[in-house]
Amino acid sequence: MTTVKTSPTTLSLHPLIHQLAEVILSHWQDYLNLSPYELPDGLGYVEGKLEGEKLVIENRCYQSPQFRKMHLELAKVGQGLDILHCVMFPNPDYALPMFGCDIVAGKGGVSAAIADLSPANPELTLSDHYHQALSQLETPNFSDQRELPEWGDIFSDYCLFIRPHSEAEEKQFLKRVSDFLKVHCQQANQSQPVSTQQREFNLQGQEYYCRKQQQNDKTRRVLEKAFGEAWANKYMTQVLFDIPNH
Ligand code: BLA
Repeated sequence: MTTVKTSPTTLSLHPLIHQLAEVILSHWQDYLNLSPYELPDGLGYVEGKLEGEKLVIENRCYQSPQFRKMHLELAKVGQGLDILHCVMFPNPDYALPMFGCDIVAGKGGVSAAIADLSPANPELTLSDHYHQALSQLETPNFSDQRELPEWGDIFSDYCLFIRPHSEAEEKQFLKRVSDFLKVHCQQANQSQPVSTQQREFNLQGQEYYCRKQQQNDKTRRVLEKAFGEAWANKYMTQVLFDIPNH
């Protein structure tokens, strides 16, 4: 069994990012049977220059029987921009949603904190099991809910997209994501492999999710400025949101 070092990074990042990275890694470690996952072409650790500022990306990647790829990325752009990105891609043999999370913190604090359990099937629906479990969680109120972009039809009704305005709201966000992760790991551990037809639907759902995420111009722009267009495209389609082979 792979043991996860839960102290996630040597980078100095916004405290909410550090805390969430620890929460994510400890859930993976506590609930799932992890083994390593190698990212393509030595893309575990990357450095580039964004308008003269250094961009450092640290990746951690695992897999488990229920998840074909669990990816946590921490990135720092100069002294001004810290990013956490995380996606758990289900093994298509299981009818599970995609856990996804993004935190973007600038000089003025966290501008975007996003977390969801997004459907990965052609109907874009969560199962009754998930609805039941998620509807029983505490639902905090956030003062600044942000509007999802046009490509955001992939997200569920439970999607959180906020700008936190206090440490209390940051804590509430952390708790909510931690609740999502616990539900997700528990559901994954209880789920059974599906038929080959259902597997095909799961793959289609995952492909749709990735194609939509690849349209996020805000992510693409940061990567393009530091590494150029071709590299950014390769990174978005092969590392961040790779489409699984059928
Ligand atoms: C927004 N993502 C952003 C923003 C930046 C990045 C700079 C704008 C922040 C803001 O509007 O305040 C940048 N995110 C990155 C970079 C990486 C990254 C460089 O992950 C990686 C190297 N994005 C995801 C995942 C989700 C996601 C998994 O990677 C959701 C589950 C969502 N990010 C997401 C959304 C926005 C965003 C919905 C807002 C986009 C918009 O308003 O147009």
